[in-house]
Amino acid sequence: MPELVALRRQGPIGVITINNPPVNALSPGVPEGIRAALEAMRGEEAIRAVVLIGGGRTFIAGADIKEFGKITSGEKQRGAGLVPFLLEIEDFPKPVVAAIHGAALGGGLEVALACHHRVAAPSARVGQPEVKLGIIPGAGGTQRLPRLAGVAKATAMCAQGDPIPAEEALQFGIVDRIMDGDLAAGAVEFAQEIAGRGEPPRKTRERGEKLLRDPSNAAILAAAREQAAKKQRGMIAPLKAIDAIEAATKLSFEEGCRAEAALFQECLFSDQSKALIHVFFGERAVAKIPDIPPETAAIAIRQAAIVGAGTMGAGIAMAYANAGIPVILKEVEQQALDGCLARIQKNYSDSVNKGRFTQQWVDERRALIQPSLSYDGFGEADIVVEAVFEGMDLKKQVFAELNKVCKPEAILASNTSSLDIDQIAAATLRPQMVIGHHFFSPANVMRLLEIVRGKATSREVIAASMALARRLGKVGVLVGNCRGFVGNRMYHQYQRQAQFLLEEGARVEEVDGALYKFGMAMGPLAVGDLSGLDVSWRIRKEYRHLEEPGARRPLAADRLCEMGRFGQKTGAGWYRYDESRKPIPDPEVEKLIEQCAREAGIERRKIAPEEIVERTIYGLLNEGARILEEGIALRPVDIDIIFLNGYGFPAYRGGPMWYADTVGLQKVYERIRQFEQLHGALWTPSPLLKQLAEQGKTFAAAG
Ligand code: ZOZ
Ligand code: NAD
Repeated sequence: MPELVALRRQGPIGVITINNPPVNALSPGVPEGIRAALEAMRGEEAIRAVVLIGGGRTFIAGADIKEFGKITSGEKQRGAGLVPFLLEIEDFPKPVVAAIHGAALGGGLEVALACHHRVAAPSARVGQPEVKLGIIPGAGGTQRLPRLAGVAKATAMCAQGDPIPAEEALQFGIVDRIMDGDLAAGAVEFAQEIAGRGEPPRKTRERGEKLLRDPSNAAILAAAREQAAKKQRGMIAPLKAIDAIEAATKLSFEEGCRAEAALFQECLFSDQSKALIHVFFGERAVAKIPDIPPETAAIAIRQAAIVGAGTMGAGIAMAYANAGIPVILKEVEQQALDGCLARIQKNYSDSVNKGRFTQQWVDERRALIQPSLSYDGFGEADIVVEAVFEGMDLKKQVFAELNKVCKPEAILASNTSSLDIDQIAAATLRPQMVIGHHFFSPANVMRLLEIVRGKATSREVIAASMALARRLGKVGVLVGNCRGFVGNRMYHQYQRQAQFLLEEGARVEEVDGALYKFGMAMGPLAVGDLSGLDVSWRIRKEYRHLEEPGARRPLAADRLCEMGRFGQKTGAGWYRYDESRKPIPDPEVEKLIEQCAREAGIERRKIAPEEIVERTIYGLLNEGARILEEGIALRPVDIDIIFLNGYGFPAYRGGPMWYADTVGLQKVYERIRQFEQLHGALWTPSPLLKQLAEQGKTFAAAG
C-alpha cells in the first residue's frame, strides 16, 4: 500500500489515515491507498466497521488542484475521475465513518458524503468551494449533498462555495455527530456503536427523502440562479452547479452523475477555471519573496500606533483592532480625533446591526483603539503606520519625529499612495526600518496591502510586514518604490484612457457600462466619483511640472473640479447623485465634455464597447509590462493579485497580465501599435511586451 495512506486495526475497527501533507489533497496515490486499505479489510471477519481520518491538520482539502492544470494542458489524460472510487466506498459491505477535523472541502467532502456516516470535531468546516476555482463538484457532490442536506442548502453550498461550520453541518444532516475531545477515539467508538446495530450500511445515494421531487424545487433553483447572476456576475460555474443540482432533483443518481460529469468537464476546460486556479496559486505565490527565506527572523507585533486619524487612519485602526492588536491613534486636532472616533463607532454599530459582529466582539475591538493627541506610548509600539495628508514635507517631519520617539527596533510604515519611500526614510536615522504599507480604502474592508520596499528596507522588516498582512486578514504584495507603486501607477493609465474616450465621443455611462460588463466591480468614472475627483486633481497639479510640454491630457476632470464637482461627496462629479447615491447621467457633463473636445480639436465619433475595453485595459497592462521590466513588481502574478484585491478586476479573468495572455500577446501588441499610430507616444509598446509577442510567449511563462 502506498505510504500516503496508513491502515491500523483497533479491535473490530479498521482505521485508515491519510498522510498527504500539507492538506491531504486527493493526489495520485491517495484514492489508490484508501481503496487498497478497504480491500485488505473486505474479507476480514474480525473487522466490523471502518474509520477514515486525515493525519495532520485536516481531513481532505479536495482534489489536488495542481492536477487540473495538467489535464487541461494535455500533459495528463483525464481518467474516470473519483466517481467509481466513491461508489466503491459507498458499496463497501461494512460501515465506513468519515472523521472530519480541519476541513472537508470539494472532493474531500465528496469522499465523506460517500462514506456511510460522518462525525466531526467542533472546529471542523465542510464545503463545496469548487465554484471559486471556476468548476463544480465533479465526484457526485451535487448529487449526494442534496440527498443529505436538502435542495436549498446544497444549492447554496455548491453555487456560492462558502464552507459551513460543523454545527451547521449537523443541523442540516451533513454530519451525524459532533465529537468533543479526541476525534479518532470518538470516531472509533461511534463506528463500534454503528457496527453493533448490525444494520446494512446506509448509502447516501439511496436516500431520496430530502430531494423533494415537487414544484418547490423550481422556486429554489430560480432564486439561486437570480442570486448567482447578481452576486457572482459573469461567472459560469455557479450556474452550472445549479444545473447539476437540478439534475439531482429530476434524474436517477446514475444519470445525475453523468450530467454532473458533463458540466464539470465544460467548466474545467473554460478560461474562467484556468484563471481562477491561477488566482488560487497566485495568492499563495505572492507570499514567497525570492531573497527572503521563510526562516528570516520574525519581529513580533504586540502594540501598534497610527499617526493621522483621517479616512485611512480610521480604517487602519479598525484593521489592527479586528486582528486583536492594540493600537494608539494619534491626531493633531481634538475635533479631527472626535470625528474619526465617531466614524469608527458608527462603522462598528452598523456591523452589529447587520449581524456581522456581536456587540461584545465590537466592544472588545473598540477598546483596543486608544485615541491620543501626543506621542505618549509610541515608545512601546512595535509598528507605527503614518497616515497623514499626502505631502512630502509633512511626511518627512512626521518621520523625523518618529525617529525620536520610537524604539530602534520599531517598524516605521508610511501609507503614502504615491510618494518616494526612500525620501521619507531619509528623514530618519534608521532607513532600514522604514517601509510602505499602502492600504486601500476602506482599509478595514479591502483585502490588498501593497508593501513598498525602499532601497534600505531590511529583510526582517519585509518578512514581518508580509506576516502582518496575513494576520490583518489581507493579502500582502511586495512592490518596488516608484511613483504610484504598482496599482496606482497602472490605474492612472486606465483612468486616463477612460477620460480620453469621453472626449473622443463615448458617453460617461457608455465607458462605465462597457467596463462593468467586462466584469470590473465599478466603471472608472463612477470609481472617481466615489473616491473623490479632487484627490487626483491635487496630485495632477503637484506633478504638472513633470509632464512633457505639449503632451495630450484630458481636460474635463480638471474642469469638473474647478466647478466644485468632486464626486459623490459634493453630490455631483461625472454623474449627478441624489440621496440614493445612484449615479444619474448628467447632460451638463456631456456639454462640458463636448466643449473640452472642441478645445482640443477632437472630432467626436461613436465608440464601440470593445474599443472602450481595449483602450482602457491595454493601457493598464502596457504599463504593467513596464513595471515588470523595471522590477517594480516581482512577477506578473503579483500585478494580477494587486488588481483583483485592490481595484475590482474580475477574478474570473485572472488579473490584467493573465488576461493579456488569454487574449494573446501578439494580438495585444498589434493593437497597442495601432493605438500608438493613432494616438501617439503614450502608447509606445513596452519593450518586454514587444519581445514576448515576437517570441510567441506569455507573461505567465516569462514570469
Ligand atoms: O488551502 C485551503 C483551501 O481552501 N484549499 C482549497 C480547497 C478547495 O478549493 N478544494 C476543492 C478542490 S477542487 C475539488 O475538490 C474538485 C472535486 O470536486 C473533485 C472532482 C474530481 C474530478 C477528478 C478529476 C481529476 C485550506 C483551507 C485547505 C487550508 O488553508 P491554509 O491557509 O491552512 O493553507 P494554504 O491555503 O496556505 O495551503 C497550504 C498549501 O497547500 C496547497 N493546497 C491547498 N489545497 C490544495 C493545495 N494543493 C493542491 N490541491 C489542493 N486542493 C496550497 O497551495 C499551499 O501550498 P504552498 O506550496 O503554497 O504551501
Ligand atoms: P485625510 O485627510 O482623511 O486624513 C489625514 C489626517 O492626518 C487628518 O485628520 C489630519 O488632521 C491628520 N494629520 C495631519 N498631520 C498630522 C500629524 N502631524 N500628526 C497626526 N495627525 C496628522 O487623508 P487620508 O485620505 O486618510 O490619507 C492619508 C494618507 O493615506 C495619505 O498619504 C494618502 O495618500 C494615503 N492613502 C489614501 C487613500 C484614500 O483612498 N483616501 C488610499 C490609500 C492611501
